[in-house]
Amino acid sequence: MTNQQQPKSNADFDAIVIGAGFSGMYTLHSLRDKLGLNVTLFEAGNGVGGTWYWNRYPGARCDSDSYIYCYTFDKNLLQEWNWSERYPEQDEILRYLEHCAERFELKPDIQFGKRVVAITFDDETTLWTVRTDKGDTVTSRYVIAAVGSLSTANVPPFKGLGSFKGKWYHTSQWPHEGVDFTAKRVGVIGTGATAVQAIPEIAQQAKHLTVFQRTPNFCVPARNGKVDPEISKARKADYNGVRERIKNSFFGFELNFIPKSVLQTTPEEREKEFDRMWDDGGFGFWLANYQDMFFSKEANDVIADYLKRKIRATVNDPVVAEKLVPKTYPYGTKRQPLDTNYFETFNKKNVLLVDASTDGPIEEITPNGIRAGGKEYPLDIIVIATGFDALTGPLKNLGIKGRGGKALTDEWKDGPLTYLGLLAAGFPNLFMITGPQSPSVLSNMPVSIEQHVEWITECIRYMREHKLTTIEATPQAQEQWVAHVAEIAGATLMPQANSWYMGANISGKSRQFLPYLCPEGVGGYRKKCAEIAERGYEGFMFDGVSRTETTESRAAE
Ligand code: NA7
Repeated sequence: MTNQQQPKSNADFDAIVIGAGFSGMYTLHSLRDKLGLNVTLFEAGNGVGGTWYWNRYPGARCDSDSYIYCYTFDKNLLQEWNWSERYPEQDEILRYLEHCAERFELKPDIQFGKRVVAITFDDETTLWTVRTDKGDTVTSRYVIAAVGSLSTANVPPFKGLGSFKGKWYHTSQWPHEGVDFTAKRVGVIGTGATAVQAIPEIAQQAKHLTVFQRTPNFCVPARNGKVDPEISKARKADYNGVRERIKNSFFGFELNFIPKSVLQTTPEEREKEFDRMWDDGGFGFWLANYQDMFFSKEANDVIADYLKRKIRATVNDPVVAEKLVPKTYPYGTKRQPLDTNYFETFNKKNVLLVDASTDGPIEEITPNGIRAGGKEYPLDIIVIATGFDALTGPLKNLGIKGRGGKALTDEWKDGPLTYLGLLAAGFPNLFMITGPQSPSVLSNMPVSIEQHVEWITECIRYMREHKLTTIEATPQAQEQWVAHVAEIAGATLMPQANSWYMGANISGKSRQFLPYLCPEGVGGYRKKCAEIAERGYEGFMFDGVSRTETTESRAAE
């Protein structure tokens, strides 16, 4: 279709945004206030915050440093907000996002308590129809899925869960009024980043805690604490610098790999470096270690050995310590949990570890507790900390039907198919923020979120200026991108773990590395996306024809 044949839009909205977390809120602000679009936002929850609205389990806090876990697009906002701790707690982040919603007057354009259940593309009008569980049916030119990467809870189909007489909670669907563990026998299923935060907190309150571990984790101390006002002042004075550094960094943090092989160091030299990173706490040990950590098993083993020694030195009972030492995957190939007294908690008298490989896996949930390895553990409360159907789950749940009625779930049955993780062939004008095959969860999320929102905003601006109606990936560009994402991951140790990065935590999910590990980091990915736009959106089609053809046909007219 040429521009002249472009249907006049009678859409209810120019853009519909789904989700009022970090990404959706900025998208709404950006499209409405920078481009002047008529935008509405549907949010399933009754408040803003996304991840930080839902994840209210004890100990829930961010694992990124607070001074960079925030929006950086507004200089005044950066100056006026003060974080109290190195890693903000869930309620502090939620207060921050509430503040942003007020500050940018977002709430009048957010429809709370409405879950999007179907999104259908109309080939004739080239508009999307969006339906919610509350009966809304509205049309829009653009849809922006700001649905989060870790927002579809994974509640494994444990046999007998419905028969349990006590209460059970998934960590990401936590009651707003909290849960009182006083005098209760509690079971926690899972030992991922969430459980590592929750277990020490629950152990302090519960009468007894049983932890059901399927795979042990390498943990590094968070070293949380109050933010030194002098450091905070210095950072505020240098926020332009901070912003540039994180935007052009590898993972969206002020962290860089040690530019040498760990195998080229003496034991004394590397021990000193490991101690430094361990004492600093946070993601440095994971994301700023020796540069061959993710590529060479031999190098990785040297680094992993340090963490294994730490576990053995912390946990008093050597049998329990051995259960807690990871042995089946390279260090860093599962998401790094940051801990505060996690391993120490297993020294407490009221804490029991039930390890799937040595004590036996969970067999069923009974009316009175959990049966694992032939033994029943009596419980009053079960905390299910089993994570998420990461990256693809939230998008597959939207009921998306693109060109010709093709369902996204069918197209993606063997894994996600995108170009740059931003758009997919056959799904015009449906933008994804920090979706699969983009750096997303491998980065400090707000950095990647801002990059995507700004790229999408400029893309829509471009389309409007050039009177272009639809944009989508070409099948060729998409195929190449999917292969590229897999090739890069295949050159690392990442595929060796049964991680949610690989889709391995969900039974039946196709196994592949879901995020994009850009060899030049998030800075390189940003540059790549910008260059593609500068070259007239290479690899994309406008109005069903590639950019080159559009230009040629316009010239011919
Ligand atoms: P994760 O990291 O996926 O951890 C989930 C945990 O639950 C992990 O220990 C799993 O073991 C365990 N799990 C999952 N399914 C089962 C079943 N069926 N039986 C027993 N144990 C199970 O989720 P989190 O919520 O901790 O963290 C997710 C991200 O949220 C986090 O990385 C941050 O980015 C924020 P497994 O290791 O798969 O054997």
